[in-house]
Amino acid sequence: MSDDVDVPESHPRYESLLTRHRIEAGVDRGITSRQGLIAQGRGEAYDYLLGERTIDSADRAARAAAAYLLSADHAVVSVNGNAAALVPGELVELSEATGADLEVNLFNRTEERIERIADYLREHGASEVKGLTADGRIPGLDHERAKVDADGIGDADVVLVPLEDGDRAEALGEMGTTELVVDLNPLSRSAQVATVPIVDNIIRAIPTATDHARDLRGDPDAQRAAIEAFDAEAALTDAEAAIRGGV
Ligand code: PTJ
Repeated sequence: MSDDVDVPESHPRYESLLTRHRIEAGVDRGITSRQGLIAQGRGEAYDYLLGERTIDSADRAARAAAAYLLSADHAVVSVNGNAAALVPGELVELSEATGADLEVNLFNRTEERIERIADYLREHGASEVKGLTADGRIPGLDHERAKVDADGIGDADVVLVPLEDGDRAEALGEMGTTELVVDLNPLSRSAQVATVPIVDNIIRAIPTATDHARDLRGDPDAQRAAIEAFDAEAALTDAEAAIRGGV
């Protein structure tokens, strides 16, 4: 990871400080909501307890997620204000490696922030960004946070939702969508309802999933094997044990 922030690479918490800087810069740019600062702090605490590393079960989850994205009829990677600030180029690479659409989809939705995030993703190489039409809805949710593109998340059979609010994760799951979640908290409702919970920091999880996608591309047998080898419940138990200091 590199950025234009003045943090010495020798600092023991270099990655963490850089991540904070990116979220701060996201707020300044009008991409990330102020609540995003709080969400980041929560995630950081879990990452600290996990040892700021990708545990084996999270690596298997990223592989299964890549396999689901590759074998979907219509896969969508949902992008919120935190994800856009932290891994814009990496999300574009994942969508290119898997053929998934990118859709800006916000919990605290404003048209201005949607447009800024779409522009930011285009600056990082995205050719098409969905989320601006918002002509569909997630059933069972009220208000602005229910809005999606009818030909995007509204039509998808597989959706990757990083750092999602639990309520929306549950409602998306009830649409019958296969839900892939990135969340550092294995106890969060989003992680608990996901078909594939990736308990890892998004700054590591997205590049890891892209590496697996490049490896699995064009090999349906290997994709099936990655999906079959993954056990969501066992992965959550393993992550909880790692946080408690067991693994
Ligand atoms: O941009 P918007 O309006 O869509 O809002 C985005 C946030 C993240 C603010 C919104 O969805 C929200 O409030 O989410 P929550 O309910 O705070 O949940 C965020 C989850 O992501 C928490 O369980 C955190 O532990 C987790 N998390 C935070 N930072 C990271 C993370 N997981 C992985 N990597 C991170 N860097």
